[in-house]
Amino acid sequence: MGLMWRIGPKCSKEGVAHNPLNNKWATIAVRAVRPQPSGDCATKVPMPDTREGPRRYKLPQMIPPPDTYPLLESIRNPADLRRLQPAQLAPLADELRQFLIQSVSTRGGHFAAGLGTVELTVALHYIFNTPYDRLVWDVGHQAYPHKVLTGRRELLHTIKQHGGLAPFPSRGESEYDTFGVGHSSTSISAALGMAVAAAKRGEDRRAVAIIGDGALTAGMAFEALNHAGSTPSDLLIILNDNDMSISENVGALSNYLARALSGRMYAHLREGGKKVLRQMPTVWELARRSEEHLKGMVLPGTLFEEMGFNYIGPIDGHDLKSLVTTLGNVKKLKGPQFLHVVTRKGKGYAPAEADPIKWHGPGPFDPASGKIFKEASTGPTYSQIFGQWLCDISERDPKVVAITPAMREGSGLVEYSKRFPDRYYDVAIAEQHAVTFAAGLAAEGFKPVVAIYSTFLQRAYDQLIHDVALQNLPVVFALDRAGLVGSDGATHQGSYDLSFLRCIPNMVVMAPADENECRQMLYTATTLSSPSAVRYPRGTGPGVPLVAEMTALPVGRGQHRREGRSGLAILAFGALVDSARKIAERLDATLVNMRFIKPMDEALVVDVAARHQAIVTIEENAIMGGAGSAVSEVLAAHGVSLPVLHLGIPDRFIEHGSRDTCLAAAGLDLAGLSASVEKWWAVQTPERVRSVRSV
Ligand SMILES: Cc1ncc(C[n+]2csc(CCOP(=O)(O)OP(=O)(O)O)c2C)c(N)n1
Repeated sequence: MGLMWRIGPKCSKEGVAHNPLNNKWATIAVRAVRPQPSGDCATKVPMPDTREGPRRYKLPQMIPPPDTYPLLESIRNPADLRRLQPAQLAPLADELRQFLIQSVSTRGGHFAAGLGTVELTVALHYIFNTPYDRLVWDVGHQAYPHKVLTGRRELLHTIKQHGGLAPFPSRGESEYDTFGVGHSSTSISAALGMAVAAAKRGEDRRAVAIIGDGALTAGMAFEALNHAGSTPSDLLIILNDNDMSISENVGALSNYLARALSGRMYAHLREGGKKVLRQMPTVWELARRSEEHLKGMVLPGTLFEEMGFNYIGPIDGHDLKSLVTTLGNVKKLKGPQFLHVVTRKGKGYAPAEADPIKWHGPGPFDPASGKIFKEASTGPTYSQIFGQWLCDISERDPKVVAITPAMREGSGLVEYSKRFPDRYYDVAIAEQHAVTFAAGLAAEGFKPVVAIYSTFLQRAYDQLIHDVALQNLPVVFALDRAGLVGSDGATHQGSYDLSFLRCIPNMVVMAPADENECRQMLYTATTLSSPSAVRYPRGTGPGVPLVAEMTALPVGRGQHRREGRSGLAILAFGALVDSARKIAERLDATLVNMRFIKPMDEALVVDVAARHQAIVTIEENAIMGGAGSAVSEVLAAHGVSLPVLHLGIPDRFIEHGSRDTCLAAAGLDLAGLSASVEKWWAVQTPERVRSVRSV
């Protein structure tokens, strides 16, 4: 019989384990139990110490971080680190952790994930010859310790701010950042590419992908595993398993990893056996073979082994000694390796350990008390408005269901997930699946609402076209963070959705000018029999009160807001309507809130063009292919020519900063928009207008 856990009857706190090597049974304590797919107690498994549930901490007992970091300050780059004695690594890790706490507390940033990778980062740079050996961090939100150890310690407090360090690893920033990241689950593919490139050039460099258990849930990660496991590439994949995504990690893979971790006794035996047998190659080889047999029974499926990897672990990701030893050994191995490292998100900072969701990306905080400073609220955010609307519509319409690809908190779905647990689907970081899953639900008569950030919908473009739009299935896309998002920077800007959505047949695309319009547009979307998207920005709107009653807007109709006498008309889309209003008032221009990007209010556009000398379009989307382009297409189709200025996101990537600095960088803040409109309008002389009109 293989090694297996037998949990006592009715999920008691004790379990019994059988050790096939000595044919003995031992009683073990069962600690935390991850939720399993079925309610069957017998399938539940014990977890290692690092997975205990949230603990209660007494904040006043926390030790304030030191002001100086003698060891850390001696590390200018990883070469310095590699000169340390092994015994100095743990004190260095302690200093690094305290430095992170102090630095992030000043301005906020990604936090809990980085605390969990402190020891792993130290060990990786200690063992691998970086940057010659390639480290590829997945997503990159956990790479703050990496930035600190690779020459950016003094700049860490500038991270995510305008002109400061990039939020994620960025090739332009450091030679140690081997691959630009931000969107998840790319690390294995990229590192495999690097491993293959090294082999082609005959270089003996290592490629290491460090991927979280959340990021590993994405299809792309599995595509890469599928490829890598079938190659002889010298690729090391490190699974940083902390049982968390931004929220709790979900899905069958998460359950699988829990089962793998339940082989704690197996791992213990294995490590002990290795120590004894290491000096005796022949015996070791025999043991390895029987171990494989044993593992096949112990670790259900041995998924990664069966995919072609040499699976090592699980090991404690906070035990520097074993990390250094294991990485040192793994580095010598050839072929695809998979090292399973167990860490705790928020490690070493009590409040973050207790609530890693809250501390995933906090604002500035007081390190001593753990109090996060909240920005003064200027009203509900669009995400909150969406979440409230979703609860309201779901009360009313039993066919509405909600889907999120791992973004419950960011998308405003926390309350919904509690109130409507049977209609809420967190599908993990799987945007492509989220969209086709929604299509399936819609095909059966449900009204799925996919809550997704504009930037992450990019992942699911084929699904959007092929599975949703082509079949004209009424899926509602609630596109959060559309437009410039600010501190997450270029990887996360929602710059393109209008361009990539409006060219798809059957789509209805809306952009609300304010909070209430957002609510009414979302409702309108649920009344349609075709797919639709409502795109709204990050943060708050102009402060328009919500009307509880939901009324469908006339589809494809803009809203004439102001008639001017200057001869200039501004056609504005979405979040920038409010700025456009201020400009229109100052210049005595006509203002239209276009509301629909598709179908566009052609009659209104043609009518405005006939009555004005020039048109300015304003949108928070790439100018190319965006809403303004759609206006020009309408004019061209109707044979109307007049001077038109398109204002939107220019043809370059907008880097990180506050949302306001990003808007300014794109020329889309009020000052930038006003200046552009005024400058352009000033040269639209009657002669020029006449010449354009006569074309
Ligand atoms: C394609 C994509 N979807 C969603 C996100 C948002 N996101 C950033 S980090 C994260 C969770 C990652 O979890 P994991 O890989 O386990 O790392 P941990 O934070 O637990 O260390 C998510 C969902 C993203 N960056 N990319």
